[in-house]
Amino acid sequence: MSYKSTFLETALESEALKFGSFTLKSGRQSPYFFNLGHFNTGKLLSNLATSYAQAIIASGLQFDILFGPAYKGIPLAAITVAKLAELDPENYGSIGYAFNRKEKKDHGEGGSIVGCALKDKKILIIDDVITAGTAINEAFEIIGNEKGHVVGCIIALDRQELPTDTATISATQSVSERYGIPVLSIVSLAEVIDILSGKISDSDLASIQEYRNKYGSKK
Ligand code: OMP
Repeated sequence: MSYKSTFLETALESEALKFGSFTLKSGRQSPYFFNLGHFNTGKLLSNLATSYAQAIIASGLQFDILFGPAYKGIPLAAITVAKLAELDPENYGSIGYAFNRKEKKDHGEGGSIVGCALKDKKILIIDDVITAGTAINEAFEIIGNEKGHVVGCIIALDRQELPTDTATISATQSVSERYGIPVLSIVSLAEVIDILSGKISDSDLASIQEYRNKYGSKK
């Protein structure tokens, strides 16, 4: 089974992927929601790390540091950098990891970055979900302030949504074009629909399709 199918099966079993009616950060009412917080045991986290690591390895992207924006990106960066080193020590054993504090520390070593220094390094951002792109844009700002160079982003789910009613490309495509970098994902909404057809109810599938027709990128 591909890592995409394994990931989605685990997401259904752990109820990280749910169907119903959910209010998003953007204010949109979505018939599905993906909560990575439900990957909450050692086994689930190890599976999740494998999915992220396989998506990164498949991309062939070269980078020095995996950066997880606080809070949700922090464990993601830690488990994935460790899994990369385990799966392919030769190519990924020396990749660093870092995350930001939400509040700046003014004692000890001070500063807002924990882990590797970002200056002049090639950074891959790891996060959970992109809807309108607000969260990921903040990560670019933090890394820019530290003079790091973002060379890509990896997320678990690309919801492939238009960030505004007048936009013509998805939030992910817009991040990718604006910064000239790839935005990788374990799965996109199109893949969720494809892989889960026949595995979830017809009505849940129809609601997702309807939502996608309304807010989804047409490209
Ligand atoms: P944007 O900042 O609009 O891209 O939304 C992404 C953030 O929304 C994620 O980092 C989550 O905090 C949250 N979110 C999910 O976790 N899962 C979803 O399925 C949808 C959202 C969301 O609110 O859009």
